[in-house]
Amino acid sequence: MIEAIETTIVDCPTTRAHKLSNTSVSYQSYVVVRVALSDGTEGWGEAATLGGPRWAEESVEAIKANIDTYLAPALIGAEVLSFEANALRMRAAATRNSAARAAVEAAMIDAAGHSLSLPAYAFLGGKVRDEVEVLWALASGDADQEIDEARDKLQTRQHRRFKIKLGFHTPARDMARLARIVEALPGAVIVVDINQGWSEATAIRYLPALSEMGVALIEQPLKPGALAATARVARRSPIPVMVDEAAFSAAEIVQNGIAGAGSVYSLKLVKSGGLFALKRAAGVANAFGMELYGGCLLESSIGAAAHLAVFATLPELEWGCEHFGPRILRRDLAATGLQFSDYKLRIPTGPGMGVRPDMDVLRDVARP
Ligand code: MUC
Ligand code: MG
Repeated sequence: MIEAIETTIVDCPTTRAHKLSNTSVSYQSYVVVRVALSDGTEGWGEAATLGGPRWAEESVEAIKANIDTYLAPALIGAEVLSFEANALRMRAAATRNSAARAAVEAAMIDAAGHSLSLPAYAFLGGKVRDEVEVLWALASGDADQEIDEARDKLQTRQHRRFKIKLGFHTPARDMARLARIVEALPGAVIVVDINQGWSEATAIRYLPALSEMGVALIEQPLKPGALAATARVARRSPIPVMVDEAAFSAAEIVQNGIAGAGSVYSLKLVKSGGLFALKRAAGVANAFGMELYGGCLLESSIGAAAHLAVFATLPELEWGCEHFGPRILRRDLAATGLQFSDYKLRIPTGPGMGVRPDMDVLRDVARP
């Protein structure tokens, strides 16, 4: 039985500034959720944000308030194993609030896993893979720094796929920066994420150059509402377009699928609102013929492990994942964090999510 649900806002410094078209962060803010069961076990979840309520509408302050005031009271006394009923209780208590609901569900599944000594993926259908390729994002905006950073990742066999953030300089400056990076990293797989920063005209103008450089994937070039325009870009693009911010709910994935606004979908807990819902989102995207990409919002090992529990069970995950978040934090939130080796992330096999928080770090980064 669920006895208590507690939340803490934490602010975690990053190793360098991470720039997107519409924000720049030098620390990552999360809401860490603890669920305590009547058998004495506990579970942990994490809701990630990026630059306050900018990447999505939820801020850590809103997430904490809505969990404390609405989601927790709806769940206290419930059976932890009633996953779908508990998800319905949360939906009834709070509309959207997908990052908040996902973090609470992750903590409940982690607690259930510890209670029954089962890994979280066992509740989600069991794992079909033991590791996932993990990409690194270059997002300082300074090509020299980005080339040095990428070369270090390649030489140490940490990462060989890179996401370059575009859309925060003029397109011409971004393209010149991208060209330098691509030239300096022969053989590396390059993905670009424009985070809604371009117009249809700009996208059309630069598609040939992106193609010539061998860019493998273009993520969210236009604004989420520009469905028809994105579909026109996708139709004339020789490079697959990935849907990220444009599709949170399953219904939005359907709209993008029908419009033909992309052929790859970025899976994120903050968009889907739970682990079971994330698995269903993968099925919906798949049914539209979209390939799958394991997206992130710079989660620590706690939030990344919750994603991996789902990714482990998906029949297809063509593009691997980008859960490099634990490596961009000065101090990860987990005591025994995720295992990275040879360009891959291992699926943790311990009970629950397979990672536990470092209580000293949690205390140090908790917002007073
Ligand atoms: C996004 O839009 O994909 C989180 C890390 C990163 O590099 O991009 C963001 C989110
Ligand atoms: Mg993105």
